[in-house]
Amino acid sequence: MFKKILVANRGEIALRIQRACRELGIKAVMVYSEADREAKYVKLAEEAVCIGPASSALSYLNMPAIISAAEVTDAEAIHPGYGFLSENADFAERVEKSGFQFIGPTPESIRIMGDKVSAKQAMIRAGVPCVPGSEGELPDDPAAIRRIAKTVGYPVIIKAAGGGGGRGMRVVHTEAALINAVQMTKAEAGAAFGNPAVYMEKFLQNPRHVEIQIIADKHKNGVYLGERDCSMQRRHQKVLEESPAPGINRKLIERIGERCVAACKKIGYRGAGTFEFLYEDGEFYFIEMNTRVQVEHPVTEMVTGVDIVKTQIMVAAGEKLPFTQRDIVMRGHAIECRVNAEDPYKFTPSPGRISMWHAPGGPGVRVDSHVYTNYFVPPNYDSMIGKIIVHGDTREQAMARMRTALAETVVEGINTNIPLHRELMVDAKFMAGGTNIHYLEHWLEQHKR
Ligand code: MV4
Repeated sequence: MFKKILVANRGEIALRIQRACRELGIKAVMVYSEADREAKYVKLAEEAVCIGPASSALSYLNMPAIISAAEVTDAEAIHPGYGFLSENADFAERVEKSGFQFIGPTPESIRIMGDKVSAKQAMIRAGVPCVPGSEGELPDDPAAIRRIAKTVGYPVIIKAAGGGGGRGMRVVHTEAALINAVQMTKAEAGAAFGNPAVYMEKFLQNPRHVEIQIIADKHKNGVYLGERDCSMQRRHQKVLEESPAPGINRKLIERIGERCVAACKKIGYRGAGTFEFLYEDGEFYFIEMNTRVQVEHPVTEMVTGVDIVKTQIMVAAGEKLPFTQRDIVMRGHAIECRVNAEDPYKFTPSPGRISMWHAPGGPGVRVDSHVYTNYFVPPNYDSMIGKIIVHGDTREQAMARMRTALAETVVEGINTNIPLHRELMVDAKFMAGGTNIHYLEHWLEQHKR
């Protein structure tokens, strides 16, 4: 096992990784920008290195600064967390070339999944169900593009191979609009991602976003850790997540989960990963794979009892997975509310000093947050300041626990989205379960104030 790991991230996930290291008896080196000097995990750190000014480009995205910090502290491995450099294949490569273990998949796996066309082709070959569409990149010939769209059937969606997470896509409803839309998307993709390649899919009108968590070791063992429903989102930002996904046939989830694990074996995937699916009319359609630990990993930890971050570190160190698929039992229901420093209905960021922070507690309540009373939320980064996660025997109990937890939570000095969460937890449609990816945006439109 590693003796020392460098944590190349900030915020709640930096604290989460630091906690996993403590539990494993590993020393954690924290890196921080000048704006994050006061963060809790820096204060708690045995060792911390300033890697640059507030600007992410000069600190958390600064590869030489991070690798140098690992060198001077004698760390053996680097955990990238989520966001920042976590899905940057070049970073993973530079980490390994510098003699450190990257806590995540190989650079090759990251590269395959980063290109959405090659990711989809890998999944088709591995038997993971995908959204019907073009076989690979769209050709240049307009007549050929029109033929593909006719076969797929309108509406179609044009997506950039270099995109993902909602960037670089365009819905097309008619043949008249097709060629112009393809050209526009290609031009934008070339400018934004340095790759003009685009592909086409049937546009699903009212899907849910359901994702499967997997984890694999370096010895060809892999398991799926059930699913998460992440449909409650606004502008591709998830607001709350839950596991299991309400109302989906367990046998179907098992079949899809097994396909995901088989795909991991086929491509030699190792580490934690997430297969993102759209779920509509009882069917799963793969869209993208995330090659990192995700913000919403705690709901899976709560229902499976697996410590995903700890397991990521163990498998990166070359250990075998300490469990098999038969050991994985989903128990009860978990919900996570992301707490953001923002106006709850206008969504404008609300950085500043937190004059009072009181976290909730009690049975089945978990809070992953790096903030505290008198902490200053810097304006330079993502607005998420923490997550409230609850577990219950049933979805009803989890919702009741979340209502209590949200009622107990006190954040003063800045605005947060907690009032929105309080309303959603008593919303009849959310409570019934199974709302789709458009629900929150429609709800906000109707609850305008
Ligand atoms: C789609 C889709 C409908 N049909 N693909 C958006 C993010 C990216 N990961 C994929 N996205 C979508 N792909 C087809 N064929 C609808 C979306 C989509 C979406 C997906 C997941 C969560 C939220 C979303 C919000 C808008 C659109």
